[in-house]
Amino acid sequence: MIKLIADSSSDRPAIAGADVQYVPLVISTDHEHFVDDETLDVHKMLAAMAAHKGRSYTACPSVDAWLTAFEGGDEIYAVTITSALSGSYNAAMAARELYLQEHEGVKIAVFDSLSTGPELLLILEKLHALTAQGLPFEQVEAQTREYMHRTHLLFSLQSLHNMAQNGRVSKVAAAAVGMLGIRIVGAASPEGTLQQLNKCRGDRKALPELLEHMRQAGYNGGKVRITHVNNPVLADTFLGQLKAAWPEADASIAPSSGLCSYYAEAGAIMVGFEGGSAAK
Ligand code: X90
Repeated sequence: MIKLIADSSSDRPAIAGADVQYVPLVISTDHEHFVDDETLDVHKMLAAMAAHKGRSYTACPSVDAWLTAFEGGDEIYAVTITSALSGSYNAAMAARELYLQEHEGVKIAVFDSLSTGPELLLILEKLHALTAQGLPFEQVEAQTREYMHRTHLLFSLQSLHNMAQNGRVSKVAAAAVGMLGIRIVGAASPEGTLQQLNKCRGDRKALPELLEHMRQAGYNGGKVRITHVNNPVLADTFLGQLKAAWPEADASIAPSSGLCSYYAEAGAIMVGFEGGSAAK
């Protein structure tokens, strides 16, 4: 059986015709655990986090959780959040070793997205398209790795508090964004870390910046996948501006699930897109 699997940093997208399995990350306070699976109420989680005064943190899927997801597969494709900020990729690779030892002849490709959120959706859609064509495992893997050089992630965030609290960006970077009305526009760097590109005052100013950075990364009317954290209006406005410039663009919007909502924080939008290969 062919299996497509991703961790929940992908926002657990529904992909038409595809049966993708999602392995959850977990978001926690000292009192509560929010498992990022289909039972999670993201609004409730965000409200609980906003009311919570103490620390909060996250955990990546265990080796066991990945192993369980692999069970029954003989051609397995697994996509993870960036290995520069999470242990998910290492856990999936460890599970791969164990599964290969126990099951002769199976094939497993683990893809380190060096990204998160909607860029994983693009990778999953590519995997689905290639496997649906019936291509051999090696070709699916090679073409997907090739495609990943052309996919990119940009985002606009209102707060880096949870990123800084968990050591995923420096406190200095986070403090600058904490001011009322300030947004950062950033990108997933080629190394899979958060790269700050600009600071803007207000949501609306961030949108033309995002479009400009897309152009610079070689965007020319290809696929765009947009996610937002409790900000459908901003996502729609962005889609409108994108369509004004590229009326034919294949673009869609979805809400972030637990992991991205926690780290990108309320108000954020994230944009995964097909660009040129130069920047990555
Ligand atoms: O293993 C874990 O506990 C998960 C840690 C994840 C930390 C990073 C999550 C980023 C989510 C925030 C804005 C975009 C940053 C993208 C950098 C590649 C989204």
